[in-house]
Amino acid sequence: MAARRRIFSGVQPTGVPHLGNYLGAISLWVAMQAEYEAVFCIADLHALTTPDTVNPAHLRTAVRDTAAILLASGVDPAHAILFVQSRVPAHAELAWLLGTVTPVGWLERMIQFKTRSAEGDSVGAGLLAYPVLQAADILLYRTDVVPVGEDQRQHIELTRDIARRFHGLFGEVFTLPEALYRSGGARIMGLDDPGTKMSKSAGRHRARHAIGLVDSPDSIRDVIMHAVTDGGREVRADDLSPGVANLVTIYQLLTSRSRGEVLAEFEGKGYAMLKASVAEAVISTLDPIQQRYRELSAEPEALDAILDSGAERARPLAGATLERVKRAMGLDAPPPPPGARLSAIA
Ligand code: AQP
Repeated sequence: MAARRRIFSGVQPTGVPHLGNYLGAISLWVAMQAEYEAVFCIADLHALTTPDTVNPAHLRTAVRDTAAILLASGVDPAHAILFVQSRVPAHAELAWLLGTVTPVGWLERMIQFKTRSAEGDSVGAGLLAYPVLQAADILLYRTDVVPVGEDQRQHIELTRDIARRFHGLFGEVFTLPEALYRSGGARIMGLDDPGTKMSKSAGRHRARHAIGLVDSPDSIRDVIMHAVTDGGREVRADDLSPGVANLVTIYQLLTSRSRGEVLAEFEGKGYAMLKASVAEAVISTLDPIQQRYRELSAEPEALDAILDSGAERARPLAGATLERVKRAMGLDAPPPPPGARLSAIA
């Protein structure tokens, strides 16, 4: 029987995951985990590049909360390896090795670096090197497919470029990964500004930007009923503004219907009706996830045990690739010279 292809993906513990994370990535992971060999990572080393989360107590809590949300959303440790990035040291080690073959110009061109460095007054080297660590995450597991939101397109391309460059210098070691996006909904936009993607970091500073997966029904209704649309009043299928299109996308994904069906349902109806339907679809999707999240959160030891076992399973996979990389680069111990006797060395 042919070996199953492997998927790898991650989420940063930078706050409570939001509807964009769920629709763009997490729900895709859950749908794929039975068919593929699945490896999912809580990327705490990446989170350290987000200044607001450089608080040890917050980070520890966020790691557990993120684990609980992923499990509550359907990530199943019986199918998937779920682990915390810093618990598998090969990630940091491979990132260093790949950094030595990655031109700085490639990193300076990354949109995420340009945006985030323009926002902060002090930029850590980690923010620049972030995509190299992400490349290490993916390449360590000889990943075939990376299910991600569309915001990660440039990062996956860079991962492939770094792998190709490494191969040119040292020979073939890695599998070249393909990105996989959720069709029609790989980028959910902010509800306060449909021009920017929904993100955890923006959600910390902007009211009514995102819907957190554990937000209360009242809060969800409030955010969606205030979602920015446009000057019109009714849905016109042939002229959707970005804000209305975003609501249609959310509804379509949550109800597993085609865009055409959703547009036919709301054509000529007021925005308030569309918003009310979206709010109820979000609430009913999140209700079982929230119940399970509360149960899981009440048992931190059980969560820790799942993460411990995930790291145990991830380490040998990552270690095998790291060994191949080190051998290719000449970092393995040299073989003893022919005829050398141990007693002569001692
Ligand atoms: N708006 C989105 N729509 C669809 N998919 C999304 N993802 C993120 N935002 C959207 C996907 O979710 C996975 C985890 O990404 P992340 O942890 O980097 O999420 P974030 O919300 O982008 O996190 P931050 O902390 O706010 O980071 P920055 O500030 O860097 O954006 C990924 O697969 C991602 O594509």
